[in-house]
Amino acid sequence: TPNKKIESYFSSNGIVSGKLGLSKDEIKDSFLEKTFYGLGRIPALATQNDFYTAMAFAIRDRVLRQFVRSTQQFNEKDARGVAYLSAEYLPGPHLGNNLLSLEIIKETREALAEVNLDLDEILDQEVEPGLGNGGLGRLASCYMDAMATLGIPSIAYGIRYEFGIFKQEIRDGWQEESTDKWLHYGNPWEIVRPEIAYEVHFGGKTESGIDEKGNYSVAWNADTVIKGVAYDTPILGYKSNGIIMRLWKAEAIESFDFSIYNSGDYYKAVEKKMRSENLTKVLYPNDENLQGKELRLKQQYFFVCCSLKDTIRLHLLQGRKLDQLHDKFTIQLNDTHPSIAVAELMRLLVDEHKMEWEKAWHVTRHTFAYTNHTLLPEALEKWSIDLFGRLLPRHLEIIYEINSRFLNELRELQYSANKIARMSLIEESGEPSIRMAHLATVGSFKVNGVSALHSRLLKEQVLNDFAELWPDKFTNVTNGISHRRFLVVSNPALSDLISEKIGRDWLTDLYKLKGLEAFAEDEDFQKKWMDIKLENKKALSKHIEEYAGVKIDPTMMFDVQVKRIHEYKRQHLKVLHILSLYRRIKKGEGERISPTAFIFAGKAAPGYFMAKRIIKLISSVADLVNKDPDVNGKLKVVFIPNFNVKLAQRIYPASDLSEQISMAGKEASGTGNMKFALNGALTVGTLDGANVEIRDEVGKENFFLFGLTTEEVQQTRQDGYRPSEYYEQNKELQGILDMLISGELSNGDTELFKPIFENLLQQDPYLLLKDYQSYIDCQEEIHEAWRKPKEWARMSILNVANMGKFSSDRSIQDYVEKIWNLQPIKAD
Ligand code: GL2
Repeated sequence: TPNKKIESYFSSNGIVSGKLGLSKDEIKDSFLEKTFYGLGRIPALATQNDFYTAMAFAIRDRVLRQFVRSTQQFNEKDARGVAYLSAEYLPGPHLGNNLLSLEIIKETREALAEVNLDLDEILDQEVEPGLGNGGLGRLASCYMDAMATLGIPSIAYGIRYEFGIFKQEIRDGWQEESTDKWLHYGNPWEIVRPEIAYEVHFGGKTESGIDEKGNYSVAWNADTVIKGVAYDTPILGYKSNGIIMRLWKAEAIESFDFSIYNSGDYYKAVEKKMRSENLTKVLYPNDENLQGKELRLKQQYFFVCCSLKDTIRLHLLQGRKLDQLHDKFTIQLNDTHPSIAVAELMRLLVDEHKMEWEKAWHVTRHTFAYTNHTLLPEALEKWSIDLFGRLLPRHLEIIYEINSRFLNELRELQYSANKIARMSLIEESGEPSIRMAHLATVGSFKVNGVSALHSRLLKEQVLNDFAELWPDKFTNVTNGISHRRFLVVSNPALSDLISEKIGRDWLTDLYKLKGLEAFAEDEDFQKKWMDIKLENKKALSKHIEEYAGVKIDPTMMFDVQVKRIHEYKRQHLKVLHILSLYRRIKKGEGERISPTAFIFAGKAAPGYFMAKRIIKLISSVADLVNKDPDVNGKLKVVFIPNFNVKLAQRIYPASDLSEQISMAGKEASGTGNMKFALNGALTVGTLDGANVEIRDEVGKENFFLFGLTTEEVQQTRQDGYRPSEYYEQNKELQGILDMLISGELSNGDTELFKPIFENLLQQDPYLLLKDYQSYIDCQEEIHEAWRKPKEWARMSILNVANMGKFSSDRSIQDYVEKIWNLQPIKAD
């Protein structure tokens, strides 16, 4: 029963109707109150971290108010909404973004200054939640920012990993990993909801029989039960709604080990408890590579089960019927990681809620939508039947049943046995396994790729048979990024300059940046533009000197490649380019080289041999180049350790050249490419992923293109590619590759980089040698362009002016129109 007194207090005293922001004095009062009453700190002992925490609590109050308000409005309107299921999120630091959303950055800075504190130092205290590997996790967080801003009734579900993506250190040129203790100092943004908790079952057996009503039914007698508890983090949109990121933490259920307690074996009981809690201990640090580990499947099922039970609870709470679930919710699957949801929803509807199969299947297929994020075969999730059946016996039966009905449909369409085997949810060749992408596709009403090219390749190749069967099911939503985080918050000087010229409407309508085109030729504006870039480069240089020990002249061209280390992304192609410049300088032929700092950052999966070797190679090249007196500071190479959102926010604003050089057909979209261009870097790139659309938007004369197209890549393969031919014919390339095994880079060790050398000469799966010359030629063009600063500034401005399409607001708008079919409700 609702408490009317509290409700009326809530709406009458301004909590509901009050203004969004705070005045300087209110911020100061609230901050001081949280410092002393919230944390119980005496002034003499308070640390910078205490001040950060107090500020976070002060701001969280306001953020929560927006959340409560939004939720009330969604409920009143009985709105149709989205549940976003993602195994990964990379929200980045919350405080700065929340200050922007409340439009109180300036007031907060002033309030802190009055008590002799510096906002930037306080912001720097925040440890970010590294609950994802890379682009996919960050995309989910950009989408939350946009969903909140646009007023999409939504909730985002995921896993509260106790240890996020590992911390990377570089020691003697090698990557070393240590655990990411992001919760060490506490987490002021989250609220635990012990009463929102669900049981999740694993293992055991199923038993079929006839229930009390005489119906056929199946019981799943699991042998393990774990509890998932909700931890909520409010995400505030810009001057708008608050939505919740609800992350599940695994705990032991209380009654769970009674028998052991009673038998007096306390330690055994505790051990069981610890085992339960292991489930959400750590994020698997593999980007785009399935390892097939049991714990990973457990994590996936665990969070899916809790999230679906919670979605159903929210649905029923509104007094709705379960067979209308699809009318009120779309459940968006962020890649195949949560795709077990298709079987779990069927289990919940059929076994627990006693819905008949056909009806349940109708609801299921109209509830889910699936986003595919990769075409890489090693990333397409498959689970061995054996492992799956041991962990989730009931789900295996359900998947068999879905498959058998689906294959019958195909037989009725007279499909060949071959084609049916290709489309089956079960792969029979080799170790029998479940194809999760097929399960997601069959169980969803829409399937989308993440860039125009990727969505086309998805339809033409990986899911071709399905696209022929259900052409309307397939669509594209090109990725987008939060321009508020990646420009307004992280590059305030450039944002202010932009706003001075075109006003501030671009904060909610990025297409408004188009207005900058009118100033692209304005020399005064160009100068201001490039001065800001220089200041940002100075700030990054300071960071680099501190964390990588390399001094960089900020007037050099900053040529940057930051992203996960992966062979398909071709960091080693960049290395070949650097070595080509080095050799030219050594031969006295370096006059057309513009002074350049090559900046790398990114993590390698701990078990990925080649990626780790590539990091060592970069460090070795850095040692050689940075110390050689003949180079005389004309080239600098640096690997900045521990790339994360926070570091990214420093790097993009300071970059001149953005390296997007993956082999065409491999990078589904890329989102770093958008963040660089939004901050005025020019792109050198292949026709891969969203590069294609970026080039279309900014104009081909403002983009440095090189390399094979996807079709040419395929043709090259068909024709029988022999990389050694390129080695033999291109003497410069030969000289560079020989350096890898000469010992020159490795104190005489000729073995260290042999695996890279041999891989390139014998297989070269990502066609570095084939694309090499085109890349080198393109770089010459770039170095020439850099020598014409006004030209460069003009291109830089035009890039920013044409980034409108790449806001995550546009992407979410596309999801709303093409997939979700719902009405936004903005908090007023
Ligand atoms: C990725 C793609 O590799 C990347 O190109 C894309 O931009 C993001 C977001 O759609 O998704 N797929 C994937 O598995 N990871 C990605 O970053 N980890």
